[in-house]
Amino acid sequence: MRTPIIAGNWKMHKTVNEAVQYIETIQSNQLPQDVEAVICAPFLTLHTLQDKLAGSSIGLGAQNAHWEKEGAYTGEVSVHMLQDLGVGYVILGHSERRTYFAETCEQVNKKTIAALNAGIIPIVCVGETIQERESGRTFEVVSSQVKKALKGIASNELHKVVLAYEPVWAIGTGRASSANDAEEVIAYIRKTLMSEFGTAVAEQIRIQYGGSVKPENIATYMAEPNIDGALVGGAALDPESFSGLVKAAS
Ligand code: G2H
Repeated sequence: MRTPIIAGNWKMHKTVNEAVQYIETIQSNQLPQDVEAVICAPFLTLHTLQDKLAGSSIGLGAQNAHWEKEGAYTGEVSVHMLQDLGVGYVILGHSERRTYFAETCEQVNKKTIAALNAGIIPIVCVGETIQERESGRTFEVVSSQVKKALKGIASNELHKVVLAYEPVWAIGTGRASSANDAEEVIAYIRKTLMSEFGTAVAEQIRIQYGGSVKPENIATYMAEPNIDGALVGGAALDPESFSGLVKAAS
């Protein structure tokens, strides 16, 4: 059995004070213990949130990291620095990073390996653009992104990876993929994992759906056999809404 995982991706939202208020609200909401709830916050809020969440079952994640331990990489934050802070998760290869910051599959692979080496759970995002979907290339694009991201990872580490299938056309648009369509692609991703890494590992890896998930539609995704949770942007910005998403996944 795979434990469901709901991750809120705040993107470039919230000051330290706003982040603290948010955490206090979700902590007063008694979240279910059978769902892994994770907040992926901006770098500047992580130190304060780590203190705030000490002893809590709510996980803390970053939204990006550099694979090198340290060095002349102006503006970057390393996986090692996140590890030092006690951050448990990191979103890697989000389509906004691939699109606006030219992040490549090779970089996502290096980041994923570095995160695992540091004991941080990578949430690796994949997904097709609308042009790729309309030209019938969804399966090819997504399976290629998965294979490249996971290349060279030790077989005893692979099960820790979380994948997030986020069709680019569904992100922040309100135009969510139907649960059936998302399940079809996610089942294909699991089939790809089976042929690359074997059935045992493929059945352990959790695969989220992301793209305009809301409290009103999350149950439809959670009802699908291969969908193990959600990566949520806009609807995770409000603490009551995030609590509702986690409760709905229980
Ligand atoms: C996709 C998602 C969060 P939203 O980026 O990763 O954002 O839920 O706003 O579509």
